[in-house]
Amino acid sequence: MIQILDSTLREGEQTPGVYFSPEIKLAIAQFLDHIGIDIIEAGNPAVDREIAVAITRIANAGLKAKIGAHSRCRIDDVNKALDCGINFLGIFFSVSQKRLQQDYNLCLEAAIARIAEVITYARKQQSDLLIRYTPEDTVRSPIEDIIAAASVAVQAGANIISIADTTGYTTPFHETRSISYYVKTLKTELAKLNLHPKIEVHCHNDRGLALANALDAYKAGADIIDVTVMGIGERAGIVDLAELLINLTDMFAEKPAWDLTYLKKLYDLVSEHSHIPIPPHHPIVGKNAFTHYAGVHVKAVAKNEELYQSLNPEIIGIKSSFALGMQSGYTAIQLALKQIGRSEIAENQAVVSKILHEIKEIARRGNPIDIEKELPAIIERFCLNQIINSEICSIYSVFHVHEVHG
Ligand code: HCA
Ligand code: CU
Repeated sequence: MIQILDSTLREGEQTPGVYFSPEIKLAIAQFLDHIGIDIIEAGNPAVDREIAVAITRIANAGLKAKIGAHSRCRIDDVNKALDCGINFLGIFFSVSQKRLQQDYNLCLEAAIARIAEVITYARKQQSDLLIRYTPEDTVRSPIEDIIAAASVAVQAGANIISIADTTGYTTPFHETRSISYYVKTLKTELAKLNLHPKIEVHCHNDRGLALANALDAYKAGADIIDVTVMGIGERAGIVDLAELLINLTDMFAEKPAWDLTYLKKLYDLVSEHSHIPIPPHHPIVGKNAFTHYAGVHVKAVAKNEELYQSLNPEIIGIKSSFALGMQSGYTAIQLALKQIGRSEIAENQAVVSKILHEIKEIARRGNPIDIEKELPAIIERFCLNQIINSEICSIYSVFHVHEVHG
């Protein structure tokens, strides 16, 4: 069964301008736990003392998920991470040739020796710790160097090797420049050495392919996939949690015990505190994700939602809806009138047509129309301005009198 690692609190907080207080981090972690996320990467304690406090709080909150810290490949950083009471530790150190030469000034052998030393140390401190080693920028590193570093890491005590597409470089259709190539090759080559770590993937979205690459990795046998809420993270971010879960549930018939009804609340919380709005057309949790609009659509959906929907909104605990505007047709007005309790007006063709005309006029302002607030106002305006026939006004006054006296 595939496992999900959420890194909203680590990778997500690496979005420019984003800051989550320890209280909000705990609330986010609790939602992730309710959904059934397996691992929560809660931050890198070496970055700031407050991050260490937040990780410690989450690690002590009694959540089902494993709680992890991110750590550079240094003994002092590992100590800071272990002090937080975590049960998952992610150590990263690149073995890409450019990084070794231009940043670390190390040869491959020295880099691998350091990886072995730090992982051996972490393993000695905590025998039940889940340790992940990530050769950052995996997919722009020679595969043989990745195999060399990964095999040493596993022998030193790592349980998981993560393939990081740090710069969003891969594409699903390429023979070697794909994350699936790295998943398959690493699994096969490590198995030859009798090493069987779990394989994780971390896909960045620089080319808009993070989700496609994650699904490519899934098909190739990846065991763990990294995500964040709204896909936030460095630059263009990584895989979006809701998008991945919906695809795994729907397309691949993965049926773990994910409770997707918490997605909306989680996204609203993260959006509020990151100050990043959820795009209205965001799949699954966007305001318009299950809202139908054009006349042809609303007419069909009124008969059967599946005519314009391939996902059932009930999986996230909501119902579909419809919007009013320039694209609306007769059926939408009738539905809207029924929605606000004006079924009688909905049966009057002339009135419905006039309201439709008015709705189209209002739509020119370019803002969504609020059915509950604006439709009653439109009906009222008709009567006050006496621009509609007396029959309509009498319908209105019947309602009005009824409301006032009843
Ligand atoms: C980073 C880079 C990273 C690390 C991933 C990992 C990446 O440190 O910000 O440690 O598994 O994309 O390579 O997020
Ligand atoms: Cu990353």
